[in-house]
Amino acid sequence: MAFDVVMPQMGESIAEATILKWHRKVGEQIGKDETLYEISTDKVDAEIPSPIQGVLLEILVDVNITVPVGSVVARLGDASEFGKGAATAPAATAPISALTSLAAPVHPMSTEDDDNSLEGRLRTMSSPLVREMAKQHNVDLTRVPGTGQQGRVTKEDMEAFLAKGASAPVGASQAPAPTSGDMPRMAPTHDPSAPTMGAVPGLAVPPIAHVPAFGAGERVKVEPMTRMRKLIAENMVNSKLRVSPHVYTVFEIDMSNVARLRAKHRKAFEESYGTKLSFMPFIMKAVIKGLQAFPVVNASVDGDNIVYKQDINLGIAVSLDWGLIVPVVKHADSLNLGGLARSLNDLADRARSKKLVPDEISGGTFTITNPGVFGDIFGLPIINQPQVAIQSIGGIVKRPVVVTDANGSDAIAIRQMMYSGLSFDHRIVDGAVADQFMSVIKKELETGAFGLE
Ligand code: CO6
Repeated sequence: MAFDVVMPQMGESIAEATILKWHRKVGEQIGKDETLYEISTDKVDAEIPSPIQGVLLEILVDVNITVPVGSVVARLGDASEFGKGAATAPAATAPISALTSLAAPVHPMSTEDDDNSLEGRLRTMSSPLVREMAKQHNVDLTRVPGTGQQGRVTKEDMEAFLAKGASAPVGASQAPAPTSGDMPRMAPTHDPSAPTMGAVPGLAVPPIAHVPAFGAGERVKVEPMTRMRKLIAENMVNSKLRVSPHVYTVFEIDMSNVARLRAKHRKAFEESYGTKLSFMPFIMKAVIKGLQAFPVVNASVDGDNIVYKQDINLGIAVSLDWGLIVPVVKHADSLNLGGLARSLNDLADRARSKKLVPDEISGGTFTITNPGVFGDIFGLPIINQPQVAIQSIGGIVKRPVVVTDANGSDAIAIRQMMYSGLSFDHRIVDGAVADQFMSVIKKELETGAFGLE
């Protein structure tokens, strides 16, 4: 019996995925749980293990092709069945090649497709993923040229449309089409008639001049962006230019207390928890204290509402050889130093071995990024939407600083110093709150015992 390999459901909001690589050729053996193929979704790249031991009888979906969750992508079976597979394939799962429409469902058209209402037409023109993208970017789908089957708008169509900065308010299809130089218009996310959304109401954004990437005769090498690169680029432009008015503050923090605690307890900690103790769990603990003291920094904006998140889910930026990803330590406020270290190290390890699932990179309420590992002084990062603040950790280095003793006498001492930057969204976080939030973190790092002594 041939075994159908099905595109897995990687998370509630994931409707489709793209095959990046097959790890076996047709006819080759594979063991259970060995990586069979790699996929990319809008949230995460992942390696998919083989569900059984056997021979790869057929590959039904080529590399770079996007199919809905639940599609049969390959067949596995015994070596004796090799060569018989294609005959058993039902029409609904015929091989999908690069010529097939990327976003069109593989299954036959449903009765929904006969619906002639606007919503019905939009449904037939696009996959759930494309509609979600349209919703997020306030794009009126009727204005996006569709190159898919029967004029469906594919994800690539949508990406190309967004890359041109060509979003438009939903329901504004009568408005003149934006020219290539137009900046996206500010528009509501949920209620088209509401005056505000994630974006700044009434703010006039100057158009971005299009500058050619290279001139005639210039020596260049052009390579297409990876899917992850495109997503990062899109998210950064969206956050900084369309949604959040960024403001920055930088604090100088003496990390000598943390460095001492770490050196003193490191060995026992690692024996007890079975994981390394870096600076990050201390920083996470201090950040949690700051977020508890100033809940607005752990909030999001939804139209005219401020949504205070009741859980503290810390996103931690993890650098990858092929980009950057932000896995989330969920319910971080319920974890002690050991729990934070374990969770962080596990997520970072699995991010680097492509073993994260989309749910592990969603739901963050605040993000910490530590470019200090690369030796920077401090950075001013871009807010990870829909959050309203992100903190950067600069390099921790020994510096001469003025210290004052209990008698008021000054001296110059060598201390482990760090600059930490906070980028915050001035729609709901004012400078005074941001600085008080950072003061809580500074105090905790400089004087806290972190449950270690
Ligand atoms: N200063 C000095 N030394 C550090 C620092 C800082 N800030 N952070 C870590 N380290 C040390 C750490 O103590 C380890 O050394 P040992 O003491 O010898 O063990 C070593 O560097 C390696 O740390 P590791 O990466 O293993 O663990 P850590 O828990 O500190 O960090 C991580 C985990 C996932 C956050 C980190 O590995 C990482 O990926 N950081 C980069 C994140 C990133 O790329 N962010 C985007 C950068 S761009 O934000 C940006 C604002 C702009 C500039």
